[in-house]
Amino acid sequence: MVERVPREAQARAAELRREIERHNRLYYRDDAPEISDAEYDRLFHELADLEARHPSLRSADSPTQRVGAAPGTQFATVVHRVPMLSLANAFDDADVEAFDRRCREGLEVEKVEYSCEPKFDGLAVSLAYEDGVLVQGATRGDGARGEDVTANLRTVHSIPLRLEVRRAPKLLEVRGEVIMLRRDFEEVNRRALERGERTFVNPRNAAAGGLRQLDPKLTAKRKLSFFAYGIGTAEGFEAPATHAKLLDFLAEAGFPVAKNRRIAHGAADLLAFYREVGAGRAALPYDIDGVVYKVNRSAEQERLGFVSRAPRWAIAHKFPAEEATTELLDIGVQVGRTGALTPVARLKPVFVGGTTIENATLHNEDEVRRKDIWRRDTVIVRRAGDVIPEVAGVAKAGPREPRDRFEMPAACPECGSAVVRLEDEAVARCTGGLVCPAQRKQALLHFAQRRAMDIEGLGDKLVDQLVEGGVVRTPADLYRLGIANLAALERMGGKSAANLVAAIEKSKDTTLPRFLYALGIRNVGEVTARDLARHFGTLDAIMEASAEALQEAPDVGPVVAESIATFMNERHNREGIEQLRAVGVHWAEGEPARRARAGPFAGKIVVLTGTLAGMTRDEAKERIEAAGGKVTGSVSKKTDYVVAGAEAGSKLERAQELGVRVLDEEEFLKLLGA
Ligand code: D41
Repeated sequence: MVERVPREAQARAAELRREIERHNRLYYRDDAPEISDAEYDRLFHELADLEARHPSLRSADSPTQRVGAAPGTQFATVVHRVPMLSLANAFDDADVEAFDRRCREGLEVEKVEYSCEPKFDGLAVSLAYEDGVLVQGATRGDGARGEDVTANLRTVHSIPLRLEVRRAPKLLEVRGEVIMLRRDFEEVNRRALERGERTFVNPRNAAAGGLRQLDPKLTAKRKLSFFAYGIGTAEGFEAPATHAKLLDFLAEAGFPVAKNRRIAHGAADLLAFYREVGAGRAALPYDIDGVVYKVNRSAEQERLGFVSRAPRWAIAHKFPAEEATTELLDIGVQVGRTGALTPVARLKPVFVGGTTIENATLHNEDEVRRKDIWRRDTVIVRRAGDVIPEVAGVAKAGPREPRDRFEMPAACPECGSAVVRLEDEAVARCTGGLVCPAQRKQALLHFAQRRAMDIEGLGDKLVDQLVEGGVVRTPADLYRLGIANLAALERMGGKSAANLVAAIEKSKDTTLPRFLYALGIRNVGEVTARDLARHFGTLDAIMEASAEALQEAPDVGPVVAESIATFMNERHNREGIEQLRAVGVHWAEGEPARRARAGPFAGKIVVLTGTLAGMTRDEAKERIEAAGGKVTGSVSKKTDYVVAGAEAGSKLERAQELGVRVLDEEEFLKLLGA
């Protein structure tokens, strides 16, 4: 039976499709969105609803069909009607000059006009459009035949499902490269790490893996991108006279094309383009592995023709490899400014991407395990753009004796304090926050901050000088500085030295929240410091509290409690605190806040979500605390109640999942006795 679709519905669906695809182009091709994500979602859902009501509206070019297909079992073979040629490579200036000479001689001209573009480091694909609608997408394969990955390519938002042209050609194959943006690559790897899965060595591998997923929903999650660089079979299409015009046409038809492309005349221009693109490479949002030079005029391309399977009229000029293999001599550990311990590979020096590398990061212990890297292995070293070189993986295992295995040290190599790794964290940290030389500058700057001890005039230049000159090692040393020590420093006159000494002296008279915050305990911000001070009253009470007792304070969960207990358990830190008290840092101590032991919420843990009509979140919290309860931020099995106001979100869902009792506003007020 043919479905009857009201004309308004048809018209609205067509309009929505046009609008959504236009916003797709603005977002993915032009990087210039006009509407917010929420507005986009609204349009999208309106269309999806219309199509659900009238399934015959669901055409192949509808944006809703990007993730529609069901998983397949394998890919069908696609024979490329016009083979996808390969590109010859040039590795140095002489190769480029030879290419230019061959073109000049073949065409019998003095100077050849070229179109230059970056070479995207991805996977070549061919997209077939019939009457302007995307009907098939295939990988390059061996150039003669590839795999049908249409459903997967439909999930790539920068690929238009319909050509933006006035008169659509009967058939047009658009060719280009599928890539993954660096930021999407990082996201994919971050998610893989979280789930304990293997990470990808580079964006190209991640893109290749994404394109070959049997379930298009998994491809969609990879967020692939596309750039067009040419065409294949065409029927009912008058090809532009030059490559540059062809790219302009493709851009108008809705495809992203390289922005940094240029017309060049002769070899010198080509080499200038190569150097410019090479210099700007690190700043690009994607990886490129070289540039491509193409004879610009189509008529001249035809005259030059091709040899074996590569055109004579084009060449790829490759950048030096950014990956190399070398021997991993040792694995050391570096302590960062925040106390993070990073395993570092000591390498047999190797030339990668233009420089010699001797050290490369191994990120963290989990990465070392996941990539299964041991001392004396032969490893792959990678340098991408301006990022720190990293060990991407093992090329060949070494002898792998027990001593070759990496273990995170139990004590900090800089200060000997205990090293801990908190649950939920990938990073191991030195706990000697106050005393560790690696963390000294950072710790002192934090200590002196306005919202901490508020030592006016103690900025980073001064801290650098004080620490590097060995004058100050711990915060307590600041209070032992005299005008004479200071006046000896660069750019420090007698007057400023006197001012600084006065500011340091003044900071001795402080408050417990400021002092606590100044200690730089991980996860203890100003608010937590204030809550801790209020709850415990004295520093000694906090120093003696167990992780469990610490969680009694408002908003202190297991992670924060663990950070505080770890910090206070470290002997070096306790000594640091004693020294500060000994040099005269002081504050007025208070009584611990008395938590109501009786009341309707006595001993109960409550989570607030959504908006209450009758009170603010802070008021609700205060009333729960006054009634003996404790308010925490996230729902867990330990939660007794979730108070759900209007527009409650994921916390409410979580409560329902865990079977936690949910109170609406009325029930909440009733329980409070209001
Ligand atoms: O960016 C690229 N990776 C790129 C690849 C490009 N910009 N242009 C290319 N042009 C061609 C010809 C000249 C043969 C049409 C290519 C490729 N081919 C190519 N990609 C993979 C194999 C060949």
